[in-house]
Amino acid sequence: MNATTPARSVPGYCLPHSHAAFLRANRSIPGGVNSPARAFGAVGGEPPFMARAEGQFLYDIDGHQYIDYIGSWGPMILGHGHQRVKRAIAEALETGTSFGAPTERESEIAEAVIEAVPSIEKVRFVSSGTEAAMSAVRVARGVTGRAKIIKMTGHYHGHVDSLLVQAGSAATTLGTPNSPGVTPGSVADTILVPFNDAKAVADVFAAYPGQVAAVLLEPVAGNMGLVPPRPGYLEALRKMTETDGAMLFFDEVMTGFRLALGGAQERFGIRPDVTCLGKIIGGGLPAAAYGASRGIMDFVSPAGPIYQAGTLSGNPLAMAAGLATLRELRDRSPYDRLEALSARLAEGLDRAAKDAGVPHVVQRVGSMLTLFFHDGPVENYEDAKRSDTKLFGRFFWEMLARGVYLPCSQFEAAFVSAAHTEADVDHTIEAASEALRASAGPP
Ligand code: HOZ
Repeated sequence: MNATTPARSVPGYCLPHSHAAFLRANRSIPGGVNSPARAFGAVGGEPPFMARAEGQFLYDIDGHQYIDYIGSWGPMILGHGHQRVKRAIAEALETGTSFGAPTERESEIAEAVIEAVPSIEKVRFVSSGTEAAMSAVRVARGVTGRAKIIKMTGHYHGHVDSLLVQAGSAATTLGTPNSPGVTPGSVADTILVPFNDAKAVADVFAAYPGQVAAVLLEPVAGNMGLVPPRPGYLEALRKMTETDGAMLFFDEVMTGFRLALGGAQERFGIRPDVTCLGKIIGGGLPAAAYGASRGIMDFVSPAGPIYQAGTLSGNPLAMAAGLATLRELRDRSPYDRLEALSARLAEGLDRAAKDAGVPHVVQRVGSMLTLFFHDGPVENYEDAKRSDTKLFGRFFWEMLARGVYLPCSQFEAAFVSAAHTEADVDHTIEAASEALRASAGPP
C-alpha cells in the first residue's frame, strides 16, 4: 500500500473505506468497537479502521499513514513489529499456541519480572489488566481479612465491578464513570478519595481503623490524562498503609516497564505491597500479571486458599512476545532516549499552545504525556474534568488530518515509543501549531 498523510481538509475529512467498515461493524458489534476507548466518542465522528502498523506508524484502510502516539494504549513501547518480538512470536508459533499445561517460558518471564520490578518476589500471569486488578483486590482482601478498599476518583483499573466507580479512561470520556449494572452491593466497600490528597486518605483511615484492605492507585495517573503524584504523596500513602496494616496497591498497567524498567515504583523509590502489570508485559499480545512478596503471593491458589485461574493465562505466544519485549528493554534501555524525545515533544506542544494563545498545561512523566486544555496544573479528577473537551475534539481532528494519531480523549495519556524519531516529534509540533491555530477559534 502506498500510504500518504491525510488531506488537510477538516471537517471535510473523509475516509470512505473506514466509513463502510464502521457501518458494517456497527451491525454486529456494539458501537462498532470491541473497547469503547477506540470509538471516538469524545471527539465525534468515526474512527479510521487500521490495516497495519510498523515502527511508529499506523496505516488505515483508506491508505493514510499516521504517527502513532497511542501505541495500542501503551503496550508498544518498542514500536510496532519489532524484529526481536516478531521472531519470538514466530518461534513460539511453531511449537504450539496453547497447552493448558505449564511451560518453561512462564518461569523465564516471571524471573524477568521479578528481576525488574523492585517489590515483586512472585508473580501470577493473567490475560488482561482488568483481570490483574480484580485478582489483586481479592488477594489484598483475602490476606488482610478486611473488606474496604480506597480508590482514587478518575483512576481506572479496568472494568472490575468494585472499581468501576468514578472511573477514568473511556468511562469518563463517555460520561459513564459509574456504570449501570454495577450494583450498590459491589461498590459498598469502595471508598473514594481525590488523587494527590493525602489528608483525604488519612481521614478514611481515621474513620475505619483496621478495616481497609488496600489503597489502590495508579502511582502516576494516566487514565484522566497524565497526572503526576505531588512530591511526598506516595511516601505519605506508604507510611499510612504501613501504620494501619493495609496494603498499598500500585496499578502499574500503564507505568510498568515504561517509566523505568521497574516502573513508577523504581522511578519514585516507593515499594507497594501489591502491583498490577499489563500492556508492555505482553509485548502487544494479551497478557497481564499481578505480583507481590512471596508471603503474599503464596496465599494464591494452588499454593494457598485464594482462588484465581485462567484457561489462557501464561499463553505461549503472549509469554514469548512479553519476554522478548522485557529482554529488549533490559538490554537496550531506551529510557534516556524516551525521556529526551518526550521532553522535546512536551516543550514543543507547550510552545505551540502558547503561541496560539490557548489556555493549557502540558503534563509529562517519562514517555507519557497529556496536553490539557486547562489553565493551570491538573492534580486530580475535578481539575481534569474542567478541561475544554470541545477544543480538544477540534484539535484532535486537526491533528489526525495532519497525520498524527493522538489518544481520542482528553482523559487519556499519549505514549512515545522507542521507534519515534526527532523528525516525528518535530513534525508533530509543527502539526500542533497549525492545528491549534485552526481549532482555537469559535467552533
Ligand atoms: N486502558 C486503556 C487506556 N485508558 C484503554 C484501553 C481500552 O479501554 O480499550
